[in-house]
Amino acid sequence: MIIRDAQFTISAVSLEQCPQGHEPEVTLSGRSNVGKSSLINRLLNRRNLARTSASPGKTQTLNFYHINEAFYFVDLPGYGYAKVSKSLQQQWGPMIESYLMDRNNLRLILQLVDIRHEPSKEDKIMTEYLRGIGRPFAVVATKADKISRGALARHVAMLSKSLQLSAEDRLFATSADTGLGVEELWDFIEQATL
Ligand SMILES: Nc1nc2c(ncn2[C@@H]2O[C@H](COP(=O)(O)OP(=O)(O)O)[C@@H](O)[C@H]2O)c(=O)[nH]1
Ligand SMILES: [Mg+2]
Repeated sequence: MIIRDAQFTISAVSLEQCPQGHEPEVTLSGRSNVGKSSLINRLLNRRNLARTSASPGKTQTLNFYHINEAFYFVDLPGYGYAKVSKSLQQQWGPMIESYLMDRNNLRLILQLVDIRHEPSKEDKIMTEYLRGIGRPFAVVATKADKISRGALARHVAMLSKSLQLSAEDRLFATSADTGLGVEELWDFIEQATL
């Protein structure tokens, strides 16, 4: 994919605020700090387009990035962060749910999990939920540079088992730091957004 143009366009807090029109959207879901913003930056070859943060949990909006004036990446608010206020946690569910269920433009959901660890309860609930709504999704195991090449297959197998992935489900091991797995992921994204 040649990125001619990548622009942050809007932070939406409801479906009504999402961009008009029918351009395809690829969304990234995952707990705070899993590497959503970093992966967007790596996919787009932009250092700081999506804001990465050392103090996670702040982004409670759907952040839209317009690519080549043709499609969008959508950075979802991270879940499972203790410091968000109760009211924000209460807002999180309904907004994300209505986006994931009702947004016609949505073509692909990337569910991010940290390759190093057993998925959290929320990761499992989210993956189960995505399977349930029947929209195309893939699991992306982030921070693959943090484990040795030799351990990669073992961690991928652990995640597949724990998230109960089937043979048809796709899982990509990626690193926003080294770019590992990013080309493969792009091929998949392109197929999904065509
Ligand atoms: N080593 C390594 N660190 C990463 C990677 N992706 C994200 N990080 C770090 O993890 C932290 C959280 O990343 P961020 O993209 O802000 O996560 P988000 O909250 O899901 O958007 C930051 O300190 C990033 O630098 C990766 O692939 N490799
Ligand atoms: Mg982020």
